[in-house]
Amino acid sequence: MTEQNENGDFFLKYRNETLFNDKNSIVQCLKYFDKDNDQSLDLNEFEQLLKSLFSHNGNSYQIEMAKIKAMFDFFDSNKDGKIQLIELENFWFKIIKPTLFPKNALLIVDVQNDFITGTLSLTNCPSKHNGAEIVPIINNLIDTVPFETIAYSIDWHPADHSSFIENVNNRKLAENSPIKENIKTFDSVIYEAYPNVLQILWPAHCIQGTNGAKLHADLKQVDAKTDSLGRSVIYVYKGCLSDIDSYSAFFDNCRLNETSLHNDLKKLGITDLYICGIAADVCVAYTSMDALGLNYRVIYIQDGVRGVDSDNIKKQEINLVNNGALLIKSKDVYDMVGCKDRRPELAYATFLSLARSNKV
Ligand SMILES: [Ca+2]
Ligand SMILES: [Ca+2]
Ligand SMILES: [Zn+2]
Repeated sequence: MTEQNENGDFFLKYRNETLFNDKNSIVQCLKYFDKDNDQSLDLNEFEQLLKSLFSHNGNSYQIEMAKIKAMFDFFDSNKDGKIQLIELENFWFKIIKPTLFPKNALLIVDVQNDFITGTLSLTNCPSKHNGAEIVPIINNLIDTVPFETIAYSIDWHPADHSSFIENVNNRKLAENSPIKENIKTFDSVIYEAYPNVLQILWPAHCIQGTNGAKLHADLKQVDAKTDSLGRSVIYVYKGCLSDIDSYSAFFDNCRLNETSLHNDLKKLGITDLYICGIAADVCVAYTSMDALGLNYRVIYIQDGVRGVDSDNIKKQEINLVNNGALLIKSKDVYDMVGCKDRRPELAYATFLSLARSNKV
């Protein structure tokens, strides 16, 4: 996957914000990679720059030529087949900057008793997963990785919530509901109040104030006041409205109401979200998709999630990758947060979102 890069880790010294923001640094960068001294980077020289930028301890990641070319063409504003200083400056601040200066948060989705040992335990779902297995993995990340922020999401339902099978007779079903009689757990219905959204019916779970809604007792809860790494802590409550469910930690399932999460992360300047928790194919997947839509760089920790249905977990993971998320293992997190390991996929996702909004 990686090869020794002939330029070593050229960009490491630019992880100093003052030096990075000095315009002379861009001049130096151009000079360094401009091997034929024509004051611009051709495609080959640009490729060498990318190989130095996207590397792990000086070993370059392979990047497909089509992707290199796509970025090259995008930043070559005057379309002369070369990247001049002014074009490199644009690349410097749009792509290199977030690569060298990510602000990282660990987002722990719904690691709550009811999903582990309670009424909606994954052990009773098709996957038969044991959610408790991820607790030591997450704790190890909390203990060892210098994230800027630790965020916990909490499914937090009123007792009359519309997602509970126990409450199915309390609301009017819509004309277009796929099932209207003999409704069972895990069936999907449509309620009249929200005619555009399928509601899966779960066993009652995570009712506000109950033991089942508490975070798993062994999960570390960082206290921002005493944390030796000085991290900030966010709690976000979701699914709090009776009539509409919320799988994502950002929005309800109709995207009518936004939680506090995006605002809190924005205030802290967070760019990168390392996402783990329960359930991989439901709340983790929905949260990750919304995070991508909000232009976060999304890193999904595969061994830090457990889910409802193994096939659906795989399907959701493919969907996330296709939308720009990076799937990694928890052992990779430390070097990535420390910026020793810089992945091209994350920058490419940023590039695609720039290209979509055509912000050159
Ligand atoms: Ca050149
Ligand atoms: Ca040009
Ligand atoms: Zn729920």
